[in-house]
Amino acid sequence: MYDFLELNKMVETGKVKVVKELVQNALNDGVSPAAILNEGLLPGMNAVGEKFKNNQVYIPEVLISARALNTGIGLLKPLLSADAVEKPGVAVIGTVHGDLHDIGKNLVKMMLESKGIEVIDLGVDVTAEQFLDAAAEHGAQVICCSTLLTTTMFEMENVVKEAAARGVRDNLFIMVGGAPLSDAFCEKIGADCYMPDAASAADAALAWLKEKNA
Ligand code: B1M
Repeated sequence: MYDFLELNKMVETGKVKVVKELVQNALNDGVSPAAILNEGLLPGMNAVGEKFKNNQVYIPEVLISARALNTGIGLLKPLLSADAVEKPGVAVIGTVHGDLHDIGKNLVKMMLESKGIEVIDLGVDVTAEQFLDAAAEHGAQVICCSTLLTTTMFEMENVVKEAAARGVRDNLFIMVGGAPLSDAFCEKIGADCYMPDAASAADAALAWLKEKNA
C-alpha cells in the first residue's frame, strides 16, 4: 500500500512544486495513475472542502489547493488517456449556468477522452441552449452536465426540456453529475444517467454509445 499522506497534505496546502515531485515519484515507483488521482490528489482537495465549509479557510486558499490539484492531474492526463484506441462518438460537456466550478467537470472530460470519446468542452456557466446548440453543431450523442451547487442543480432540467423542445430528446444521452446530485434527482428531472464519479461517468457514456451505434 503506497503512502499518500504527504501528497494529500501538499495538495491541501497548495504546494505546486512538491505535488509535481511527489506525483512523479509515485509514477516512478510504479503506482497506477488512477490510484495517484483517487488516493493521492483528491483527498487533499476534499480536506480543503471541509475546511472551506467550516470557514477555516477561504476562497484564496481553496484556489491555491485547486492549482496544486490541477498540476497533479496535468501530469497524469497523458497516462490516463493513453490506452484509447477506438473513437466511439462525441460528447458535449460543461458546468451548468450559474456555476463556475470546473475541476470535476475537467476530470470527467479527461476520463471520457481516455475512452476515445471526442469531447467538446463548453467550459463553465453553460446555458441549456448552448449545450443543445453545441450538440447539434458537433453531432454529439452525449451531453454531460456538471454542477456542485444546490442553487444551480435545476439548470440541468432546462437542458432536458430544451432537448425535448427541439425534438431531439430521444437521440441524446443526457448525463448529470456533481456532489449534490443523486439517482433520485436524475430521475426527477428526466435525465438519463447520474454517476457519482468521473470514471463511472466515462464507463456509462461508452456503454451507451456502443449500444446505440452497434
Ligand atoms: Co466552491 N463550493 N464555491 N469553490 N467549492 C463547494 C462546491 C461547496 C460544497 C463548499 C462547501 O461549502 N463545503 C459549496 C457548495 C454548497 C452547496 O451548494 N451545497 C461551495 C460554494 C458555496 C461556493 C461559492 C458559492 C462560495 C462563495 O462565493 N461564497 C462559490 C460559487 C461560485 C460559482 O460557481 N458561481 C464557490 C467558489 C469556489 C472556488 C472558485 C473558490 C473553487 C472552484 C475552482 C474551480 O473549480 N476552478 C471552489 C472549490 C474548489 C470548491 C470545493 C472546495 C472543491 C470542489 C472540487 O473541485 N472538488 C467544494 C467543496 C468540496 O467539494 N469538497 C466547493 C474536487 C472535484 C474533483 O470534485 O467537482 O465534486 P467534484 O467532481 C467529482 C464528482 O462530483 C463527479 O466526478 C468528480 C470525481 O470523480 N462529477 C461528475 C462532477 N461532475 C460530474 C459530471 C458527471 C459525472 C460525475 O456526468 C456528467
